[in-house]
Amino acid sequence: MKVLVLIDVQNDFMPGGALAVPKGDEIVPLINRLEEKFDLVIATQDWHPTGHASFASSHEGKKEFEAIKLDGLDQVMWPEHCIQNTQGAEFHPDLNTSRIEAIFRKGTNKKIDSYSGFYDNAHLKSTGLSGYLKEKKVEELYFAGLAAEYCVYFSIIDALGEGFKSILIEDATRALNNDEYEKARIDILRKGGKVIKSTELSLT
Ligand code: VGL
Ligand code: ZN
Repeated sequence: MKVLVLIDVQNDFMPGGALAVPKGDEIVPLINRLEEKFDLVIATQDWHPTGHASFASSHEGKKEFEAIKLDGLDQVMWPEHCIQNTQGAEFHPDLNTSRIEAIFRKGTNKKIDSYSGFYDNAHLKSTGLSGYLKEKKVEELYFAGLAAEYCVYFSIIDALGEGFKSILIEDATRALNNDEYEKARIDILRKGGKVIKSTELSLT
């Protein structure tokens, strides 16, 4: 069974949103078309409480996009984004959500950030996504969504670590920073993942 994993296709990551990914909205019509080609579609949602530790506003004197150490881990100081039950945390209004069978929320612990849909950044807590997929005997995951070098990249690295064949559909993602994405892309390939274009998708 081939599964499409949609990472954080949320308003705050779209142009005009709190943590806008340039051209992030361009992927939505493509994702809607891709959904029809998969047996199972699941999604993640960045879902932070107010005062989340990843927000610059939660730390005296820290600036947005500055990198700090938080409990020994590298942490970017983000603008406030994807706050639970706000419009910014909702999926893009044009995303077809009817085929999404399960949504895994992450970043819900105020003290720890979670880029990956599988684990928080310190690998302390699982979202249950790996167990869900393993119970369904899923072997192959196709990834799309935002942002390419953060939540999409870390989700793919964790997926590979969990033993899933992992394929990034490159035209169905956008990066905050294209140079950083290039490094992430190389690392995905080095760790055994694949990067394809949606036109190369052959689903049997
Ligand atoms: C993301 C930064 C902070 C993402 C989430 O979805 O890529 N990036 N939280
Ligand atoms: Zn976040």
